[in-house]
Amino acid sequence: MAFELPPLPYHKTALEPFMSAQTLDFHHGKHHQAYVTNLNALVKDTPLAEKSLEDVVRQSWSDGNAGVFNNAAQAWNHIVFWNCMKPGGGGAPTGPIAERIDATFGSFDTFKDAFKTAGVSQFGSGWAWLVLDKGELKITKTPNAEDPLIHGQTALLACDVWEHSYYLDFQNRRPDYLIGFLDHLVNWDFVNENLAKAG
Ligand code: MN3
Repeated sequence: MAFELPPLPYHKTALEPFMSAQTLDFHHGKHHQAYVTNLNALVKDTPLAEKSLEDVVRQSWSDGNAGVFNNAAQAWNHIVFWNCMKPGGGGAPTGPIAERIDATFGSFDTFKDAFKTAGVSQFGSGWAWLVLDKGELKITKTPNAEDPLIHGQTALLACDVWEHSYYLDFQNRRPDYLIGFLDHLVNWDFVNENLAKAG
């Protein structure tokens, strides 16, 4: 069974002006689709084709299979990322994650600054994450396709800081993209679901 590109969980204009329909056309329709297409071509007729996407990410990483890893991890990372956003999202969290953020970082504003700094300071392409690591909340950043799966962490929140995620809307202004993401796009319901699933 081939890996598939899931549809976006909202209309492609729904995140404007913080993420345009044009960005989503390219980012979901071209970039994310290409990772899925490449992955399917690479694992065709191999045992990896029968595994879950998460297992393919972890196994290709431990095997040093960079071609499969880069495409599988990017296929998975983007599924998380799309679900981390919703129209009218962002701002202060609600539910259990709000309490965990206050307990770990002191305040939501401190968390926001630290998450933004992680995204801005990732040199070149990569990701900013809020993860659960051995039961503790942590903000991390990863280069290229690397992600929490390969570090034994649970991804709670993901922000893509590859230029293709923001260049059409913000050009070189990655900090403004991250502020838009945090203030207007984050789907805290999804973050709470991830936290609940992690137990
Ligand atoms: Mn991307």
